[in-house]
Amino acid sequence: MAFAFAVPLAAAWAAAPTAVQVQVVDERGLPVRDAVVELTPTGGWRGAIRFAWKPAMAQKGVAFVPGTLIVARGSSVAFPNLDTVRHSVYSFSKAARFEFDLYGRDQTRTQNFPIVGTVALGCNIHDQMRGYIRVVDTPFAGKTDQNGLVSLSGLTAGGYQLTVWHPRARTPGGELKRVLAVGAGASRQKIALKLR
Ligand SMILES: [Cu+2]
Repeated sequence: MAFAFAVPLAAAWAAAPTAVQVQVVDERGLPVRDAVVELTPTGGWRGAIRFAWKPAMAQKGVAFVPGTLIVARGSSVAFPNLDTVRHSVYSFSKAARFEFDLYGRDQTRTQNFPIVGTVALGCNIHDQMRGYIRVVDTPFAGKTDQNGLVSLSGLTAGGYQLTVWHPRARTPGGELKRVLAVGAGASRQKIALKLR
């Protein structure tokens, strides 16, 4: 009798959402922080995409905060200036070309991002200011922490494209792509990036 129950249970587990933990390291095996890890289902994602964080890139302490932001394709991103000095924001990236003229404290600007890819941000006044927006087409995306780790959950078993991006990655577009088969149960992946 016990054997008869095994088949439906196994089928239920296979359909249950699972999680993939990815660790990104450099050539020496040291953790890489703020790498963006994306899992896109083969055949694309058609559902809604919501992230736990706000689609906002502030200017604070003469820096873009957060330095790397992930947003869903079609998102409008706010660029509030929280500094006492004025900033401009520009991007010459293929995924989005725009420029905001200088604006001051507690003012904000908004830009929509309809094209998937990387948007590199700068400020005309402060050359050291660098910021990045990854525009993605999947809800399964996140940034690595100080241990190089990110966990993506809610995945169903199947084929995915794993994309790892970092601004200093020595690959075309700073991206590394792999095909990944996600099975039932949690799994771990370790990705080594060559950094500049
Ligand atoms: Cu500035």
